[in-house]
Amino acid sequence: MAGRRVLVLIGSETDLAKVEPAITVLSQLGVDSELHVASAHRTPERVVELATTARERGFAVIVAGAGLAAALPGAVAAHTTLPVVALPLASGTLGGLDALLSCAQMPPGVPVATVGIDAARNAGLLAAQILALGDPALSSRLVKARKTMARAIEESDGRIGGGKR
Ligand code: RP5
Repeated sequence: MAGRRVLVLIGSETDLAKVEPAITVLSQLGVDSELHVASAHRTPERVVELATTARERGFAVIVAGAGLAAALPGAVAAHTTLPVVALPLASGTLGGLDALLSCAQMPPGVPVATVGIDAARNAGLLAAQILALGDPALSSRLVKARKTMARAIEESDGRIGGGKR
């Protein structure tokens, strides 16, 4: 379906392994994504190009993952009104707290939806949930995924829950 795709951006190739769970869960849900490496600080013009052309290229949501000062999600959000899911990544001496605060503390008027540090799967799921607002089939797949998750917890309870420890 047109407009169902997610643009996934990372600030460096070193972020690739950490963002992959987002791409995987999107693919499991039948959502196409396209990945690009673009840095808010090192290739700022490319970031602007990707953000400003995203809508016309058929993307409906952008997931942006970065570590350290993590300006990428905010820089992208500054150039589009598409929803931006910020994925703060752990790297460097502060273990991702720097990236988390950078993503979460956006100035009024330019929001990003920030998931937890290295929470790439959640970033993908949140992007899918946004897309599902206009896609009943995707919405059903998300409901099914939640049921599968619930069953896994119930099975855990059946296996290790109850009794005295
Ligand atoms: C950020 O700086 C990137 O998103 C990455 O997480 C971090 C380190 O980048 P490299 O020095 O590994 O390229 O911009």
